[in-house]
Amino acid sequence: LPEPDLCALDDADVAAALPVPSPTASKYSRGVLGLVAGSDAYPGAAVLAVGGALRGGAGYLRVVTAGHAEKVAGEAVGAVVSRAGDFVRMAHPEAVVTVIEAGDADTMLAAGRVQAWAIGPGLAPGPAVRTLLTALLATDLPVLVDAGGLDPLAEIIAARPAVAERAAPVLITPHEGEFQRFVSVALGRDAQATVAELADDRLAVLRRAAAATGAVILLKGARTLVVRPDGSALVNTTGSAWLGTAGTGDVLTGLIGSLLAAGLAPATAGAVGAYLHGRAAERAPAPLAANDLPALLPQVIGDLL
Ligand code: NPW
Ligand code: AMP
Ligand code: MG
Repeated sequence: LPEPDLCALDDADVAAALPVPSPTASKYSRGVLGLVAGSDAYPGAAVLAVGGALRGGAGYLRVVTAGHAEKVAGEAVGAVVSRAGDFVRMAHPEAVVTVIEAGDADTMLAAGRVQAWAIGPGLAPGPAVRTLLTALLATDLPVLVDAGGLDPLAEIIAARPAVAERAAPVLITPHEGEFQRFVSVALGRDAQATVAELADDRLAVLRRAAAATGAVILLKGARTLVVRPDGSALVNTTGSAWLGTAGTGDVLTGLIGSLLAAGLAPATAGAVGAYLHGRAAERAPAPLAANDLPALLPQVIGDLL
C-alpha cells in the first residue's frame, strides 16, 4: 500500500538540495566537518569515512582520533601516536588530523570552526567514546552518530534522554544489527521483539524510536529509510546489493557528515547522502569495494548539477 508521509527523492530533488559553492565561498563557509573515527584495530574505517567526506564536498575536514603514548624501550616519551591518524594522513593529505589521548574531549573540541560532528566509524569500544560523545552532545552543533558511537549514545539516552532536549539535531545511521542494540539499550526494548517488529512494519518501529529518542534515524539496508521524530520519512531508491561489503557504511558516514556541515537539515543530509552513495555504487564495476565509492562521487554529483 502507498504509505502517506513516505517520500522518495529523485535526481531533481537531490540536485536542488546539493550544496553548491557560491562565487565567494571559502573552505570555511563550505562546511567544516569534525570527524571522530578510527582506532588501532580499525584505521581503515577512518580512511573510508574521510574519503566520503572529502568527495561529498567538505570544505575542511578535521579528523580526531585517539592514540596511545609512544614508548621507547618500555618508557613513555611524551608523544601520542595513532595508527589511524597515520593512515589518514597518508591516504588523504587534505585532512587535518588531531590525535588525542583517549577521552580527551577538550582537545577534540578545540578543533576550530567545526560546523557539524560525525562520530563512530572504527572507534574502539570503551568508556572514552562515551566521554567524547557527551561533550559533543553538549555543543549546539548537529551530531551524526554511527558504528562505535551508537552503543555509547544508547547508554546516554537510557540514563537521561539528553538527545531530545538539545537544540541541535542528532542523526544516527545504524545498520539493522546496530539498530536492534540501540533500541534495546536506549529504550529497553527486547532485541528479539524488535527483530520481529522490523520484519512486520519497519517504518512503524522507526517512527516510535525516533519519537522516543528525538533523533533522526537513518536505518541502512536494501531500502534505507530516514525517519524524523515527527514521523515523516524518506526512502532511498538507489544502490544495489553489491553495497553489502565491509566499509561502505563508513564512506556513507563521511559523506552525510559533509552535507550536515554544509548546512543541510539532518534528514535531508541523510537521504541525499544515501542517494549519492547508491548512485556511486551503481557506477562502480562489480564487485565493488568500499574504497571505490569516494572517487565516483564527483561524477555522480557533476551529472546532477
Ligand atoms: P549477527 O551475526 O547477525 O548475529 P558490529 P560492524 C549484526 C568498523 N569497520 N549488517 C550481526 O550480528 C565499523 O565502523 C571497519 C551488519 C553482527 O554481529 C565499526 O566501528 C572497517 N551486521 C566496527 O568496524 C571495515 C548486522 O550486527 C553485528 C546486520 C564494527 O562494525 C568494516 C555487526 O555489528 C567496518 O565498517 C547488518 N545488516 N544485521 C575497517 N576496514 O577498518 C545484523 N547485524 O559488531 O557493530 O560490526 O558493522 O562490522
Ligand atoms: P555498514 O553495514 O555500516 O557498512 O553499511 C552498509 C551500507 O551498504 C549501507 O549504506 C547499506 O544501505 C548498504 N547495503 C547493504 N546491503 C545492501 C543491499 N542488499 N542493497 C542495497 N544496499 C545495501
Ligand atoms: Mg558500519
